[in-house]
Amino acid sequence: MHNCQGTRLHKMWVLFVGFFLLGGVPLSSAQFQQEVNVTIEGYMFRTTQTPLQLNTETVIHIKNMDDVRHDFGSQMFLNTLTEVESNGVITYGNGVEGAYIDPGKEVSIRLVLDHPGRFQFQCSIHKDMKGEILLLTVDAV
Ligand SMILES: [Cu+2]
Repeated sequence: MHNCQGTRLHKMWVLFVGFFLLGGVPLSSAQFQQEVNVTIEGYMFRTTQTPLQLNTETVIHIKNMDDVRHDFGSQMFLNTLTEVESNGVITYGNGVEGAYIDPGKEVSIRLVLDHPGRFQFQCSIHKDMKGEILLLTVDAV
């Protein structure tokens, strides 16, 4: 009788621990980040992206291969908390307009997009430099 009770308690403890172990899985997949790579070369944006999901941390890496300074600006950052990492310095805010990228340098912009659409970006220095990131409604798996 007493022994049986002990086994049941032990089982409950295993379930309890198992719950936390399994509970960690969705948490770490929430930290999954999707990436967009943008290369600037010859005064043009070249974008490489996979299908993007909503409400998922998205990192846009922008590399400037030109020997002039460019800018990566977009309306998509305006009402979203956005983190910009440039030359080892991270700035974070709501209402970021964009980031300047010096020749040969790289900038990473991190944000979570919560509505689908075509998100246009441009260089404010060279007005005809434009590109877009496409965010489709893809149900989270
Ligand atoms: Cu430019």
